[in-house]
Order: sequence, then structure tokens, then C-alpha cells
Amino acid sequence: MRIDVVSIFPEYLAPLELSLIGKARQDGLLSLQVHDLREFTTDRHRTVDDTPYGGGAGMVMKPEPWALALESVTETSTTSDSAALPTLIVPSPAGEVFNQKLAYELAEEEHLVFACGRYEGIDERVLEWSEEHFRVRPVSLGDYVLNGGEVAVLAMVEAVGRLLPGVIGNPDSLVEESHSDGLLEYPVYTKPSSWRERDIPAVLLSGNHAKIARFRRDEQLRRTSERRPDLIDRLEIGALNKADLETLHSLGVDKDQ
Ligand code: 6GU
Repeated sequence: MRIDVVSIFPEYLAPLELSLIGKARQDGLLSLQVHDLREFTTDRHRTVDDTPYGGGAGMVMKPEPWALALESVTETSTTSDSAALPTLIVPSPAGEVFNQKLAYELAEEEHLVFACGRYEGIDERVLEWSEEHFRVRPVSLGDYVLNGGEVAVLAMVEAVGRLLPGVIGNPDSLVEESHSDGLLEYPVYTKPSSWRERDIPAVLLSGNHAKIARFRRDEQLRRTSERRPDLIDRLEIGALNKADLETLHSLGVDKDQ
């Protein structure tokens, strides 16, 4: 996969050189380039923002540097299928909310471009113009406001990058993590089995794999109904078996009944 990030703070993206994502880049599984938007300005002051038409607080990012920056990344786009446009992700609190499903979807793309806005946002005409060259997706991390898109890009690149083939040593670990089946993950324990007078749940020492699986599933359902009842509401009834429905009933949750 190829990823380009355009930002006025390229240094903000330095953590993408570390850990799993840094290793994936070194191993050639991920080609990631960060571009400084100011390199695409043409005035002496390298201006990227101006006051909003119609008035109001704050500043708006000017369209000209954005178009030049985005053109420069598409000129070298490697999308093999000429029908497939690169995807332009525009981090914004006004976007669709990022989740694991979207991470899996983006992990299938050949070329992702992230346009990090700052201030009150980017001139809307840049997004309209971009539709001709990209599949454009404004994406939010959640219902709160950051100062710019950079931190959101760190989160999204990590979430997508770890799904690329070869990035995670044991892909089985992707199967049982939170959100892979619409539920939060079950609690985990390691040695010692007794620590500061706290014992691990006895079933985990029983060697009974069916019982352990049931215990873990019940813990997933318990945690999710406690912490994220919205996820329980969104579960497909077909994703739940009889034992799941009984567990939910004992937790005071009755799905579709
Ligand atoms: Cl993606 N960007 C900004 N600026 N703020 C946010 C966000 C993104 N997601 C939540 N808040």
C-alpha cells in the first residue's frame, strides 16, 4: 500500500517511523510519504490560510496550495487499475466516524492520501475539485474536536497499517480483538495465577476449551452491554446464538423481543 500525508506540521507524523508501522515501512509492506503543504505555496510568506468569506472566527486554508500538493501526489499515483482512483481521506470532526469496518475497507486500497486540515478547515472547493481525482471521504475519529487532522492520521494509519498482510506476525490476533465481531474483547490474564490475593477466573485453568470459550463470550457480552450498549443495539440477531441470548437476558438485555 502507498500512503501520502499532506500537512503543515510534517514533524507531527514522526511516530509513524516507530514500532509496527515503522517496521512495515522498512520491510517495504507500506510506502508512506509525508509532504509539507508549505512547499506548495508560491508567495514569500508561504501563506496557507486566510480569513473566511462571510465573516466569523478563525482562518480557512487557502485552496491553491492544496490543489498543487494533491496534484503532485496523484501525478505519481501507482493505482494499477486506471478506473480506481486513489482515496482522499480528509480528517474532520464533520466526517463519517472511523471504525474497524472502515479500517478493513481502507486496508484494501492501493493508494490512500490524507489531507490534514488545521484552523477552521480547508476551502470547500478543494473537496469538490478533488472528486475528479480521488474518492473523497471526510472522516472523524469521534464526537470531539482536535486542533488538526494530524493526530487523527496517526490513529487511522496505525489502524489500517496493522491490517496489511505481513504487518502483524500472527494474524490470529486480529480475529479475537475488540470490534472484530461487533463486541468488546474479553479480559485477559497471565502469570502469576494468584497476585495480591486476586486469583484468575478458575475456568481458565480447567483445560475445558468449550467452557473457556463460553466464559470469554459471556465476558464480551457483559462488558459490551455495560460499557457500549450502543454496540449491543447494532448487533445482528443472527450473530447471536441461544447461549448468547440467555447471557444477555441475565444481564437485563432482551434483543428484538
Ligand atoms: Cl479527524 N479532525 C479534527 N480536527 N478533529 C477531530 C477529528 C478529526 N475527529 C474527531 N475530532
